[in-house]
Amino acid sequence: MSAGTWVDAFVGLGANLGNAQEAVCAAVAAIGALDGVRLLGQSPLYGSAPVDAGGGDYVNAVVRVQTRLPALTLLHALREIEAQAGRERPFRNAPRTLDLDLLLYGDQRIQTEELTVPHPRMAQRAFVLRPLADIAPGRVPQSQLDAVAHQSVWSLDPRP
Ligand code: PH2
Ligand code: MG
Ligand code: MG
Repeated sequence: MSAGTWVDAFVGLGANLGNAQEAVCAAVAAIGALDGVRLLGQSPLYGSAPVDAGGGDYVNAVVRVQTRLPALTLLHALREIEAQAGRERPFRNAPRTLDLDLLLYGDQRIQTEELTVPHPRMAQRAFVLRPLADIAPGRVPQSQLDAVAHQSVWSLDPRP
């Protein structure tokens, strides 16, 4: 990617430890404040039952950004925001104060030891597809939404 090229990317946010709603909202602001990242959109907040994981219900959301950071640099910046939110990794899919996943980076397919994009499990997860479809309907096939319609996801948006 040449310097100065801006790429559309999507980041999934999740938390189910501590004040999860506050952590997700603070993370949206922290992502938008990163050098080389512009916040373009934010989904509503959703509650969701844990998928392949224990612990309490999650707060989930997705943001759309434009970035001139390479994908791996963006990933490391997201990890830093997780760390600042007190993220610990005692075991796989452990309850967490904040999880930030790089879901999509332009139309690129990336497969390295550290990073796989599109996120390898996003198509099986309503807590990703529902908020992603809210802000980028063209990126979520209806067939994928239908396939996860049985998963428990609810809007936390206070508006009627
Ligand atoms: N994240 C996981 C595993 N399971 N379940 C819900 N509902 N929300 C998540 O963000 C989530 C999960 C691994 O990152
Ligand atoms: Mg995750
Ligand atoms: Mg993660």
